[in-house]
Amino acid sequence: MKNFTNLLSTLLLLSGMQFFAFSQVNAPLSYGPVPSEQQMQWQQMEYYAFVHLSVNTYTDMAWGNGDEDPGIFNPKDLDCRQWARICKEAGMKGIILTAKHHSGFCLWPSKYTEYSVKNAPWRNGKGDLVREMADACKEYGLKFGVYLSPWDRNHADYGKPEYISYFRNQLRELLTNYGQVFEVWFDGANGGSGYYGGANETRTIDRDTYYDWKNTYQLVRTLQPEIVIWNDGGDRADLRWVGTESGYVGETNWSLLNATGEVPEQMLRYGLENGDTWVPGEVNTSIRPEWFYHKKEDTKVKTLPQLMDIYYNSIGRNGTLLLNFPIMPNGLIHKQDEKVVLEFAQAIKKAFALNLARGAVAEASHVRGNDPEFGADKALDQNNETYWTTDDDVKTASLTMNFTQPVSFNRFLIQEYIRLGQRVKSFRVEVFTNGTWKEIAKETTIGYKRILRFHTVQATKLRLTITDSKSCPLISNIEMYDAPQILAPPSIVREQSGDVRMIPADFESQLYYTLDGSTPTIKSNRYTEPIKTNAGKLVVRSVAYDPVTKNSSTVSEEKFDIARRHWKIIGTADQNAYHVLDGNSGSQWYQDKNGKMPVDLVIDLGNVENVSGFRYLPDQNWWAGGIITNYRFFVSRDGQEWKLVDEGEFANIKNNPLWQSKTFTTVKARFIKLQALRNTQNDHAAGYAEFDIITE
Ligand code: FUL
Repeated sequence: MKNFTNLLSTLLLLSGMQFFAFSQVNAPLSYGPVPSEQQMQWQQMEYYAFVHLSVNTYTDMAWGNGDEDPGIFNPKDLDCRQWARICKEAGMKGIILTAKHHSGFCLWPSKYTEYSVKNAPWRNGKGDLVREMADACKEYGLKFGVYLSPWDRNHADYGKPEYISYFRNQLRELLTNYGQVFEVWFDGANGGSGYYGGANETRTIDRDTYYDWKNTYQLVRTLQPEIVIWNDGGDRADLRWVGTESGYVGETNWSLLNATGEVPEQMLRYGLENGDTWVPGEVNTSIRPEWFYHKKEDTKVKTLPQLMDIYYNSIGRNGTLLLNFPIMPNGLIHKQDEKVVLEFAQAIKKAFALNLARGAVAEASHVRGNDPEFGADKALDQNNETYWTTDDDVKTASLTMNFTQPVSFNRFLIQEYIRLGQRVKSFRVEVFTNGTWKEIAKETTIGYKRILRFHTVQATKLRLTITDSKSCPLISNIEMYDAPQILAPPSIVREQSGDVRMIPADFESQLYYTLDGSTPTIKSNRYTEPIKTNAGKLVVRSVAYDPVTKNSSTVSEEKFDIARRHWKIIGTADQNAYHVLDGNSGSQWYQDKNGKMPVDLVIDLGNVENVSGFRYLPDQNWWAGGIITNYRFFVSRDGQEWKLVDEGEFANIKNNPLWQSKTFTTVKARFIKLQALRNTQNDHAAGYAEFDIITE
């Protein structure tokens, strides 16, 4: 028996040695910065929600000033389980709650302030919204995150060192009493002015030093070791803002930045190829134009095609998607928001239902040490922990997929094994169709996940070529899909001449429209050229129709005020000024870049009109300057004597540079003047993409 055991162990040893002898090829070492386990877990979540609710939900403002009476906070039907159910059904993996927004009002009964739910009528002052949210997340299997605004427009000590202790005390409450928190959000906004315990003044702080982020981060990590920290100001955190709230990140998207030094906006968009720290991008955007609920936006909820674009431009570009629901004053998510987010979930499911790469046979130009463990099929095996790779010095390599039957597809999904670093600098996709190779995509970075969209192609082979990589490329996954077309409604603009133009979102559909407010169908007028209209107000509705599938898009609608045909911009000889009136949000005019604020936009309307408000759209470019934050608005009958009819701020315009509408008591005027008092970057530029008035 003893001999037999010896024989057995010798055999086992031999087979072990043999195995060892045939597996000489080592896995690649990591290259450059790599994600922490927390960042990895977070990246894999891909899609999660934001909810915004505070006192300013009840004042219809983008930001609270800090002096709102807690008595107005009464979300009578509040049900965090409704939010959690919707997010769960929408395929999201977590929810981040604005526990305290800039107003300073706390959604939990903080021990350190009276400005909280404990002095609100909601649940008779006994409520704790953070608790209800955390419980609902737990019940629905969602992760829970908190937004705690560093800027506090209520607190008397804001700007002084004492406030930092207050801020940290609150952090301690939130990160100790509510179970596991996956992400904490430190918004960088600091508009300056506020209530500040009654001081009603403007306070500025140094974003880099005031909050002593180093120690604040340390506290966070001690209390919640598995958390990721988001911060768009101060010291580099775990996650980065992508420089816009419109719902996209750059096509080139490195998950890297430098640990210290300024981060220009461009870097937020694209990351930094040779950055020394792993700081991946999170794409935050709202399902409506604004973050807080405004009834007037009930018709502005993002459409399915818009959400699909956002999906491809965030998750499809190596980012995560943080989609916000503004909570209504009654404490619920609006039914339209629910409807569209669930349609969105269905559309994603349909688009990615059948992975056509599955049956393919893959071969690669290079395989690391010719070891099957790193072979081409590892990119197709549905296992993200295995990958196709090459020897270390190979930076160009291709992988060909052969299909037994021709396949039709329009989406290509690819993932890098980022645990060992983000490496690929550029790649190309070609298909073999009708006997020749045809290039369908030439791209830059991949990262955790990249999804490409293109016109449907039919092919018997697909070739992926990594054209440049920092070190050997590691491709863990490739998928292909034939996603159904989702037609987007056309955009509608009215030029200064009064002509209405419609711009299709694609090149294949036909456009139909109405001018009487009725729903357009294929029996309505077909759009072929700009439509001449009279001077009056106008409601234009339009639809895109695909003659092949016979599908229609949703309907787009624009309401235009009186035509601007006779308007003259006065006080400047610069003809570019008329970009302000051309209906094209992509063109803009700047004045007095080097002059002195305030600068005025003065317009002669040509006739006396009943003016009851105005609308301002800042430059839409992501590098835009001259974004006006504070204004005065004047009117005049003769262009000589002016009357001030409105003044105020465009809150959150920097991050969310959308149309800003202001209304006031109707006045008769032929001349109007928009005076820029301040802009976002504190210089002397005033920029406009579009301007319009609102008439009674
Ligand atoms: C911005 C804030 O100012 C907005 O109100 C919102 O909270 C958004 C998520 O971040 O910077």
